Amino acid sequence: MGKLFAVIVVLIAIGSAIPIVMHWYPMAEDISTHGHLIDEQMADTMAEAGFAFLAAQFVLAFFVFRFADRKDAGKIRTFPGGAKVMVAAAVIFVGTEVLALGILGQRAWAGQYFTPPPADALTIQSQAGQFAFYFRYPGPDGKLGAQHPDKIDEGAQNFFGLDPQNDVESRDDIVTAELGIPVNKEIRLLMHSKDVGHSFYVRELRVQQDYVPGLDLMVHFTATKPGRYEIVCTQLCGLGHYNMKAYLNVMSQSDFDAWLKEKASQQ
Ligand SMILES: [Cu+2]
Repeated sequence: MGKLFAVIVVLIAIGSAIPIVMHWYPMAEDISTHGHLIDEQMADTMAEAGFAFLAAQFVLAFFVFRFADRKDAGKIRTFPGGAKVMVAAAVIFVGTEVLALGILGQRAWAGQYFTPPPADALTIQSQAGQFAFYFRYPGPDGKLGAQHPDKIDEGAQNFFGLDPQNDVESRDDIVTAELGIPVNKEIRLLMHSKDVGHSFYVRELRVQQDYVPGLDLMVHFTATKPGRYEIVCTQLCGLGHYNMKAYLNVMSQSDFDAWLKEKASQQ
């Protein structure tokens, strides 16, 4: 019985590794300048975790195979040095593994979070609220008008709480439900939540950043391929969470200019 169990453990371990080794479920296409760093990190993590997983299963199977059916199975023998040595070894082993992954990933992390976008990056604001995303472009003056939470009025389409009567800077702001951006241009996306926690996730961009209530956050990225991609909320934010999405529309610079002009005329 023990030997059969050992064989089943080995078969399940190998079977679960096959789809990953064979790349049966490949990553979505990468359309960002930084995405290859994320993909390398994912591959390293999968390789390291996968290797440790298989090694652990094989060692388990070996012990089951070797010792399960022994006549003197009732006799308990302790690990040399006791549990403390085992725990210390496990902490050092796992700690080294996690630290190594952190060191490997620091370039991708630093490029996103410790390096500001270039000065000529295009600034766009995004607001997440139950259960939609809205985006705001500063318009010809290059400035986003102030927000007044008390003026937020979904019925009047004032999603950001703007006061164009009194704020000159918000008069030319352009608000959209779709995130249109020019290709090969660095985007500085300012993020805030209107209510609870949400997330901005575009798998092709390799960007996933939470909106945290009360915090103004920023991500920056450059898309390298025109097309329409899904933006989905990946933080469970309420009953409508499953349906909370928007589209990222990557266009040539001239198409983007025309698109923004058209949106401006609809304000
Ligand atoms: Cu959400």
